[in-house]
Amino acid sequence: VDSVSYIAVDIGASSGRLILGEINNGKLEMQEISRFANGFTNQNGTSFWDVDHLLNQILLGLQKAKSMGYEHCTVGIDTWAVDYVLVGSNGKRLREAVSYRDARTKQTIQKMEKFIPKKTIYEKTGIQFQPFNTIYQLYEEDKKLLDETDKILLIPDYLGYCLTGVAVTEETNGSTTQLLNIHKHDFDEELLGLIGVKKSQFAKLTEPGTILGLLKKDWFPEFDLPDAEIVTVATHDTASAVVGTPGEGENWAYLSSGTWSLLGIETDIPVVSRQALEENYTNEWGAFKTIRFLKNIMGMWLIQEVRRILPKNYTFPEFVEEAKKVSGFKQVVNFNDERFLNPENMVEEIQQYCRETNQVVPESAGELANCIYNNLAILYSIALDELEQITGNKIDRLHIVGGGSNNEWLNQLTADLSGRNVYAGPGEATAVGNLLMQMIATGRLKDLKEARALVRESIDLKMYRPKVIDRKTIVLKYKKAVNSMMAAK
Ligand code: ADP
Ligand code: LRH
Repeated sequence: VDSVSYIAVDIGASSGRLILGEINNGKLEMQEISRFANGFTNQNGTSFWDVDHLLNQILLGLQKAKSMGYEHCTVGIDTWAVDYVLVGSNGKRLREAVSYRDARTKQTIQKMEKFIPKKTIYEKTGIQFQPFNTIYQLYEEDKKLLDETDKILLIPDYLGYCLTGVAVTEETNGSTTQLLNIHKHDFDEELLGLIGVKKSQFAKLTEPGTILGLLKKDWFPEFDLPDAEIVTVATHDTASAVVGTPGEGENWAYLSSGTWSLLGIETDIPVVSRQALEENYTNEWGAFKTIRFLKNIMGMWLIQEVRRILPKNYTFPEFVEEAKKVSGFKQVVNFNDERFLNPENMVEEIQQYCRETNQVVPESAGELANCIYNNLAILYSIALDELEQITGNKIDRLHIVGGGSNNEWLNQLTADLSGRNVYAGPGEATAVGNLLMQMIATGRLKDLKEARALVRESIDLKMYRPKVIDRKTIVLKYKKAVNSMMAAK
């Protein structure tokens, strides 16, 4: 039995949780301590996260862990990527953190293209073009606030700083700023210059798997906290999810399925070819100097937003049940279109898209869910084929992890459409990866290989074999339809 407990703080865009992990009889055992909602709200036209709420929830969860008898622990924090907090020279937050879905960066990629070609940015950073990358957010930042800023801290780094007083820029998440030069393994001075930010405004670039500092219990007298050491894990949730994915050998891809669907491979060498740029693949930095070569697909955000808008409050399993009842593949929708990034009303946006493209308009919860899941499964299948083409590596199996891996119907559909074996689980791969990094950092586990073997020992993976269906026709129809829609635009 371990004398120290490991606690993962994993905060996704839709929810956060504290999960305790222990190794017992050669197996990783996990226990949920607490769970809380997350999301951004609109205030005077800007979308903000409530980071004070997140910090409070972390402290409440740690207090609960202590009340359950866990008095000594290490803690790792991961969250979604790209967003940041501006911290003044007095160490205080200068304002709420703006959400990456805020409209302020809608045109910024095009604006910056006047100063530097996209190809150059891509060759330097290897990072995909998303309007919300930190580089574009900082470009649009309030210049006065930026001048007053001592440190720009990404969300998990900020939370770690609040708990310990130690500021770092953890590099898996740091790479999503699109400000790191992948060849020099450091901030790119030219890119920083273009957005008017000084390198000294970022904290020291730090590898995951290092100790950040002790939890300053006396800063939070209103909480009864355990003794805790905060570990810098792979603080980008997707990086942690990939650490927690039990792939073995070569030829496997992962789909980290949560608010976003992140589909890709783990590799050692970045790919910045023309095709990789055209298809918008990214080379995010992973733990142990690996690269996450992956694509962002709009993901469960779509169904989360449909759920928010519909008057009846469906659960996610109910959406799946409703989707099963209607006949599939009625609409071809390019859900990666930016119009789905943050529409006011997702239901109307999907319906409007179908009207504009002369397709059957989905009305019921089942029709909407079916339309979303079918098109996501097609996008996954296309991405797997693209990955093979771009990297030249054969991919014969897909590991689906994250909350979305609980959707068995979609797992089967993904197997059928991609013609590949699908393995589902763990549903909490991000928390698993977070715990594993703490265990490696403190010497409890040797390395990534041993860590993944532990996951395989501990978790029952569900396997889905592809049924023989006419996948080529379905996928081809989708590609043709999307191409003609893009051409008509
Ligand atoms: P994030 O970390 O981005 O907040 P999660 O990994 O927690 O996201 O995944 C949440 C998503 O998982 C939900 O939006 C939902 O679509 C999906 N999900 C979770 N459980 C189920 C389930 N039982 N059936 C279908 N979908 C599910
Ligand atoms: C998933 C995620 C993803 C990023 C997005 C901003 O939660 O971190 O990897 O692209 O959020």
